[in-house]
Amino acid sequence: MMSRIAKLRERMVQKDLPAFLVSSSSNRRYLSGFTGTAGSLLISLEKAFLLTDFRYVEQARAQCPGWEIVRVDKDFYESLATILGDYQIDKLGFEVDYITFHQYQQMREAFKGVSLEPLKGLVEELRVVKDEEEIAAIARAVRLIDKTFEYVMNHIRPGRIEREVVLELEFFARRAGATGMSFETILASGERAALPHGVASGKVINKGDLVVLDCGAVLDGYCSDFTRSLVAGAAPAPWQQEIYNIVLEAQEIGLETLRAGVKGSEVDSAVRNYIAKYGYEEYFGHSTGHGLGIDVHEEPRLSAVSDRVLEEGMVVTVEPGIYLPGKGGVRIEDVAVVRKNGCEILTKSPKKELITLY
Ligand SMILES: [Mn+2]
Repeated sequence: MMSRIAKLRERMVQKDLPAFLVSSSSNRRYLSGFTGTAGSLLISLEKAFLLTDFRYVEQARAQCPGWEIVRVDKDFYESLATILGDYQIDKLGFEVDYITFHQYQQMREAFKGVSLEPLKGLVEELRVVKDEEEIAAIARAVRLIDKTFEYVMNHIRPGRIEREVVLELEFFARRAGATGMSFETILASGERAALPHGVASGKVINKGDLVVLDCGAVLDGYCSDFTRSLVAGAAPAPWQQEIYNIVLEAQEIGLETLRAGVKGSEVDSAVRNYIAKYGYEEYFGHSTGHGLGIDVHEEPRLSAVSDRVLEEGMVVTVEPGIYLPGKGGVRIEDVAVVRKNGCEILTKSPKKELITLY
């Protein structure tokens, strides 16, 4: 944790910033290890403060050795103003993405003689490349979702209601150790499978439906993200098999393209060009993938506009899809670690065949 603070301080020095206020809960956890749901960090070039309330003081002391824990009893900005005054800090960076306009007004009011510096992505940039400990945590979250998928396959069949299947899935995942789901589970069958983000509904799964299942589990603070597409109760129709084969091949091309030194946009175009060869480009309207870690959507993006050069230790999803309105859709998603000469695919669930579940 302390090496993360050291890296942040290097960037603060480059920006001539004597202090930085961290309001994002993900950034807070990344820098301090604190898992409570309320609190802010104030990091100066010499000191590191964690400001939280009565509910979390003991937990913060236990989880954050080396941090000065400040208990906020009344007004958060007044407590902060006191520290800024005590240490003669006259310039404070803050996270534009995590401060509301009202909070900004409160800071302007409370901090006399302190100039406020709006900043974007200062800590997020440190989080883009994962260390091996983080990669191991993501791999555990991926393994958990692989096991969950193996289990829930027994529940996806004609006659079951989408939401009930998701209940079984989440019950299993939680019992296996997940502290939560990465996002609201998507289970979309039949025509609904053409909705790229069709969260589970009250619809009954019918014989012959394509079923898209997209879910992720949070474990030790890190997310997994996973998608498989299946057919319920009948052998695949030719159109279903056709789009499945194209998406699978496109996804494998994406994974083959993924390596350090390649731009995010190059992975996206390799996948998109393959789908376009078969005339389905207008049915693949989202980007190819995204980074994941403490948040389920992080940098780097694998999209047409992503100029970022991929580096070893970045962790991304590769998840092309084809969605045919009124008919159904297919998406296949794995999580992979960018390595020097390729990638390491963490997801182990089968995908080679379009599986029918009876
Ligand atoms: Mn995803």
